[in-house]
Amino acid sequence: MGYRVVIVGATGNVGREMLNILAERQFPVDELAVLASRRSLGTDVSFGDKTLKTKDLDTFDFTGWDMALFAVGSEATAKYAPIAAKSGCVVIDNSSLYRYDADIPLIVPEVNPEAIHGYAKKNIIANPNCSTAQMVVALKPLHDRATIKRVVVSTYQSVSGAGKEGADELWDQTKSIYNPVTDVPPNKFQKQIAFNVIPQIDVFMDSGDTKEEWKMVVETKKILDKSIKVTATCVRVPVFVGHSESINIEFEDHLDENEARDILREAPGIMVIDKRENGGYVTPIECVGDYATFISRIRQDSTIDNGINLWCVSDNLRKGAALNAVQIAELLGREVLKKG
Ligand code: 11C
Repeated sequence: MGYRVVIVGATGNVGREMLNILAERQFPVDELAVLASRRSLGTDVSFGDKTLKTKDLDTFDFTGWDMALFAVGSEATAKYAPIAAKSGCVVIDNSSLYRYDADIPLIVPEVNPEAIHGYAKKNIIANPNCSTAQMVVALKPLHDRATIKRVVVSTYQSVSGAGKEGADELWDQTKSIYNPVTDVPPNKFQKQIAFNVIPQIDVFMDSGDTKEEWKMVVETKKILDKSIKVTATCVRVPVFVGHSESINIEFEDHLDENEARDILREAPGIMVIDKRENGGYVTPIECVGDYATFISRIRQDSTIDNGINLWCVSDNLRKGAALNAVQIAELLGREVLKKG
C-alpha cells in the first residue's frame, strides 16, 4: 500500500522537479493529484512515463489525501496550506511562510530527522531555503565531531533561485548584449545580471543584511544548533542552476583538514571531490540534476586556532527544494504514516 499524494504548483520549476524525483526514487504513490492555479490550468505535466492533467487548486478537496507537497509562493500557501492541513492532509511546504514558526518543524533529513514528530501540532512541515539546506548538510557531521562556534559564508547563487523569470532574464539579457537591437533592462534582478554579479538577494532588513542572509542565520540555528553564530553575504551570479558557497568554519576543538575530509566522505548526502590539482573541485554546472551536496577545497584556515575552509555546491532546485521535500515525504512515510 502506498500514499495518496498531492503536488501543489505542479507546473512550476520546483513542482516539476518534485514529480521527477518522486518517480526517480520510486516513492510509493497510490494516487497522485497535480494542482495548479487557474492561470496554469490545462498544462499537462509528466510523472515517469505518464502525462497528468492539472486540477484546479481553488476547488480541490484535500480530504483523504495523505500528504501535499506545496511549491507555490507564500501568498497561495497562506490561503491553501491551512485548508489542506485541517482536512488531515500533511503539508510539506517549500515557501518561507512557516519556517520560523516554533510549532512547525523545519527539516533537512540528513541533519534533524527527529524533528519530524513535531509535524502533528499543525499538520505542516517546512522545507528550508536552498542556500541553508546545502550548508547544513555540510556542517552537521563536522559539528558532531568538533562543535562549530561560528560560520562565515559567502554564496554564489544561480538565477533559477529567482524562478523562471530569473532564468529568462539572464538568458534574454545575455542574448541582448550580443544583439543590441533588443534592450533587456533589469526587472527581476536589481542590476544587470548578464556578465555581472549582484550582492543582493531578496529585500534589505534594518540590520543591513538582506532577507536571504537573515534566512541563512535563522534557519541554520533552527535546524542545526541555536548556539552557532552565522554571518552571510549572499550574491547572485550569472549561472542558471546550482548554488555555490564558500564556507569558513570556526570550531571549539581542533579539527585537522584530513580528518574533516574523511568525516565528510562518510556523511549522508555528501560527495567529496577534492583533489589539489587544476580542476580538482566541483563547479555548479557539474552538480545539475544530482542529489548530492558536493564539497571541495577542504583546507585549514591557519589564521585562527580551529578553522576549516571549504567550497560547497549543490543543485538548488533539487537538494535546495524538491529533493529535500521528497526526502521529508519519505521520512514522514517511514516514521509516522507507515503505509509504504
Ligand atoms: C534564491 N534562495 O536563490 C532563494 C530562493 O526562501 O525559499 C528560495 C527562497 C526561499 O533566490
